[in-house]
Amino acid sequence: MTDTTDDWQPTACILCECNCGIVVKVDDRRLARIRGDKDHPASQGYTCNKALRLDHYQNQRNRLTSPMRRRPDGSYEEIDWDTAISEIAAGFRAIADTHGGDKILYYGGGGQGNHLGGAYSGAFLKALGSYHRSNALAQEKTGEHWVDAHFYGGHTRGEFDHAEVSVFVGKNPWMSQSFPRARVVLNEIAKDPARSMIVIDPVLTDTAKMADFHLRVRPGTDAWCLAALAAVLVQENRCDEAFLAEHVNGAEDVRAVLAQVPVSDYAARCGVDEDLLREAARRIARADSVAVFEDLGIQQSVNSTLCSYLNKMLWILTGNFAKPGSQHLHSSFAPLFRPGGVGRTPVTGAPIIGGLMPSNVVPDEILTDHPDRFRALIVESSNPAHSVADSAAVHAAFESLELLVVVDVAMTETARLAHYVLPAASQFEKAEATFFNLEFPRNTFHLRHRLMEPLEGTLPEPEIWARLTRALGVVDDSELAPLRDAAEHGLDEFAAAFLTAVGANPGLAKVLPFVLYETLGPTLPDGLAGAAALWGLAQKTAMTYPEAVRRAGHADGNALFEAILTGRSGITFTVHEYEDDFALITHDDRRISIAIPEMLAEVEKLTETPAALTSPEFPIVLSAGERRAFTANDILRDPSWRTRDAQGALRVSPADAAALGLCDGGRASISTAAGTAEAVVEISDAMLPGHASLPNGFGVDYVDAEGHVVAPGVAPNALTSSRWRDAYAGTPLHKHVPARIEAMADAAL
Ligand SMILES: Nc1nc2c(c(=O)[nH]1)N[C@H]1C(S)=C(S)[C@@H](COP(=O)(O)OP(=O)(O)OC[C@H]3O[C@@H](n4cnc5c(=O)[nH]c(N)nc54)[C@H](O)[C@@H]3O)O[C@H]1N2
Ligand SMILES: Nc1nc2c(c(=O)[nH]1)N[C@H]1C(S)=C(S)[C@@H](COP(=O)(O)OP(=O)(O)OC[C@H]3O[C@@H](n4cnc5c(=O)[nH]c(N)nc54)[C@H](O)[C@@H]3O)O[C@H]1N2
Ligand code: SF4
Ligand SMILES: [Mo]
Repeated sequence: MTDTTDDWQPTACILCECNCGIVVKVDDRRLARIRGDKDHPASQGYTCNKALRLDHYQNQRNRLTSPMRRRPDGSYEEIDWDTAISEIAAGFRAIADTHGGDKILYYGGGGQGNHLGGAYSGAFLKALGSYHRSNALAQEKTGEHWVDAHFYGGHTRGEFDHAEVSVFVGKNPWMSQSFPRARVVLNEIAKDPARSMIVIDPVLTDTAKMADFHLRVRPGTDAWCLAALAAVLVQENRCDEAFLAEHVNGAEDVRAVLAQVPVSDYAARCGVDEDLLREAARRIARADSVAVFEDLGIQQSVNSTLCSYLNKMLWILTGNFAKPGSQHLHSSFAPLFRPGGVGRTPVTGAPIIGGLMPSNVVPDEILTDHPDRFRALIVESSNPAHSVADSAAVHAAFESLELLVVVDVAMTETARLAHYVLPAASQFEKAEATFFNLEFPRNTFHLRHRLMEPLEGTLPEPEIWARLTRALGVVDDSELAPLRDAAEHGLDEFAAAFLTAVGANPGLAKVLPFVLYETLGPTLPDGLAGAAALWGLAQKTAMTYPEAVRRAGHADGNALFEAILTGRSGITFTVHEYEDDFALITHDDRRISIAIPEMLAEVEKLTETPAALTSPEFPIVLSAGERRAFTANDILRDPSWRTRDAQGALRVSPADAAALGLCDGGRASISTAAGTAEAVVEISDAMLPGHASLPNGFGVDYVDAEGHVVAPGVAPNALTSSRWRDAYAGTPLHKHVPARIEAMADAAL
């Protein structure tokens, strides 16, 4: 490994959760050539258009190269690492001593490509007594997780590459991907007359264009559409009775409620032709296999948790579980959520689901005189000042903190509010991996090796967290010495010494990732010290799924860990049999439990629930944050990565454009209860009248080659309000923001 090499080196794309394997030629620290890695077990050579643009991440002008400390006047000064570490550790220690460690909040922990840092932060936080967390999952997946926890206690994924019928609910995989080789799989489905695709989306997306059934719901009316679809299954006796009897609890309660659903009325409410809706339900019922993907179109819209509940009825009532091409529980290498029931946040009493408080309540948990408010915050690999609803509220709250530390590769909107900014090595300069391992029957894990040394001045997060933990002085070096010795003698000896040491010393057990980094880490080759924590996870995985890990070719946890270290293109860590799905249900009886009283009450109430949140003042539904060909969350700040849609156009229907006097390429102002913005207009047949959309990932600032600060497009959360959120999960309604759109006097750009 050098900074320039003729070899194709394996790594992965970091722009979405798929983390497609790629091979890269590095030239003078540039990712000079990039192509798909055929040896990657999940992506098999596939990439989308975005992977080729990765050098805009690696070599961007906003990269941080030194720890920075804010001066009283708001400007920053560079400081050395030792000063930064000791001041930050002392600062958090002081807050923990004065107010309690629980007043320290942690936000982030990993983006689309990097979860190793988050694995180590836990040791530092635990040592301080801090346990409250939030991250982007709490603005999308916590409602689904709450439903999943009731149903079967795990996360499910559809096996789209083999499904006879694929259903996408508020999901546009042609653009947003999210499962392996998405476009290849979508093309295969579309060209096979024996297979069908059902898309529920108000927009005629690229995915919807390929669909056999496009249920073009009015924005925000999915609950009626999904209730009607499930009701057709019940009312036309199309459920899988044998499956329900053998594997499902609560089916009678659910059926009793769905039997009462007025299908034609609900079809009319959601704006979908009743015959089309009934045919779609019948197609699902007839199929040998059905797989379903729900995503932001419902998770970030009205009745979010209820929609998560209802769409799962489509595959559960029809018995599409534990067979090829259906929906599956899957193994996981490290859980993305903490186990446990719903807690409450200290200030606003919002639900804490899977260990995460809603992103939307974070400002209110800080900016208050409540005695239990958060006083300090660590943000790692996330940009909440831009990605969380109501940026103005987030700014005000973060500015009021006694201590804010941001760990990032770039100077971000959030970093600019911090007391200290710590520069991380990029994801191509360190060992990295994600825990987005969500497939069944074969599940994969990819430890990426670094392609080059860290940029001068930066450190990989595992090292940052180790230094911070060391500075707290919670573990004495002598406690680690026996483990260091054992590690020198191989993994078997290390395993034995580890069990003894941790069993005897609760202080070590509290900071396990730190212990692994400090003892096993130094023995790992090729800059892989940061992979040390994976040893513990490999042991746990091998214990949790012994058969499936063995089927994947790994005799035990140590063998699995070795395979991870050497498998440069990623490895398969579990191979399941379809029957295993039942064993993965965490309820004692291994049955799916579908009667959630609150949800059934919501279904009964739907006859009265209003569908629209719009008003005469804000008559248009704005979806703020659509995934497009050239969006990648906030990961790519350099706008020149985009070869199209450089301004992130506001898409509106021809009817709205005519009514509002908008012209294609002209400018419009957008107002919501939270703020205003200006955008370039694109008139598009894909949009329904009354619905407009803005892309995600725009409006991040960047210093261009001339030294000017540019920030093209609209920052979507300038327009969203933190109060618009789901009643159960507190997830935001980013896809359903009531807005007013007006043509601007100077229509030409
Ligand atoms: N290109 C690209 N891909 C990405 C990302 C990216 O930034 N860019 N980000 C990644 C991340 S973090 C995520 S979470 C995923 C998200 O992936 P998706 O959820 O697929 O992305 P979105 O485009 O935000 O929303 C999906 C769809 O919801 C539709 N929608 C809007 N309102 C409604 C409604 O009321 N009902 C229904 N049924 N649908 C509605 C939109 O028209 C859109 O087609 O994408 C990942 N992939
Ligand atoms: N209005 C609106 N808001 C949304 C959405 C929407 O659709 N509409 N979507 C939401 C969703 S689904 C998501 S997932 C979130 C995403 O929002 P965030 O949680 O903010 O995550 P990212 O945009 O992925 O930002 C990742 C940050 O990590 C930094 N980074 C990259 N590599 C590294 C590294 O190796 N180490 C460190 N320490 N940092 C690194 C990047 O510079 C960037 O600042 O946005 C949410 N916000
Ligand atoms: S953006 Fe996602 S789908 Fe596209 S190459 Fe990267 S990881 Fe793969
Ligand atoms: Mo996301």
